[in-house]
Amino acid sequence: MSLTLVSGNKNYSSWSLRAWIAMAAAGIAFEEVLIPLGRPDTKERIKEHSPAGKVPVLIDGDAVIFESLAILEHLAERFPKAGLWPADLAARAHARSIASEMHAGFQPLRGHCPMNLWRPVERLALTAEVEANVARVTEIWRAARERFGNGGPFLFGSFGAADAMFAPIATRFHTYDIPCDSVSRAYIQAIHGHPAFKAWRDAAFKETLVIEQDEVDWPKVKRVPEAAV
Ligand SMILES: N[C@@H](CCC(=O)N[C@@H](CS)C(=O)NCC(=O)O)C(=O)O
Repeated sequence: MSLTLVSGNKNYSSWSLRAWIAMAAAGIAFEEVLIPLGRPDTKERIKEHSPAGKVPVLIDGDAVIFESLAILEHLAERFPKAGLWPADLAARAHARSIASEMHAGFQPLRGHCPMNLWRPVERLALTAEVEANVARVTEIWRAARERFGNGGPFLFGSFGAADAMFAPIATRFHTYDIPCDSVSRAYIQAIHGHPAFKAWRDAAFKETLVIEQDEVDWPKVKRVPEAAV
């Protein structure tokens, strides 16, 4: 049975990236329906697929799964060989804990530093609340890398669901040049170097729809040269 992922604009839709990169990195085949965000008919179009009215939405036969973390759990159940969660019990418990923490939190960081892949790297002044989020995120990354990350450059070695949850945060650190330690910097680079992330970002660069509230330099819309329209 074929899977369909309903998602938003690749430049801005951080929650969509989480589901998409997990599937792409695991080599799971799926069709894509892209609904542009921030338009008068956006909500109505999303609601044609999910009563929650938010993307991403995964359609798997009769199952309609919304909420990015639920999508990751569904994928892990449907594709056990993809290894989306670590095989080791303690590592898996830790991966689920930090993925849940990400899903439920970090609103100051997410609000102040919206995901915006085409914005050139430029430092943004942070508030105390955002700084506190930054400190906790980097603590999460360091702890996972140090305890579980021996087998590769990602949080639990190879790329998995926890990385999918943190990938959009890694892009925010990059875009807004958020100062961080060397372990976090290496992790951010690993995310940016992953072929699935590069494929998503290349597609984002081709988009044209601007969402004013996600452009921190508004009324300027700064785009890296490769994303110039
Ligand atoms: N908690 C949800 C958040 C989803 C979410 O906020 N998605 C945004 C796009 S990144 C959305 O659908 N916005 C459209 C709207 O609110 O009309 C998840 O984990 O999937």
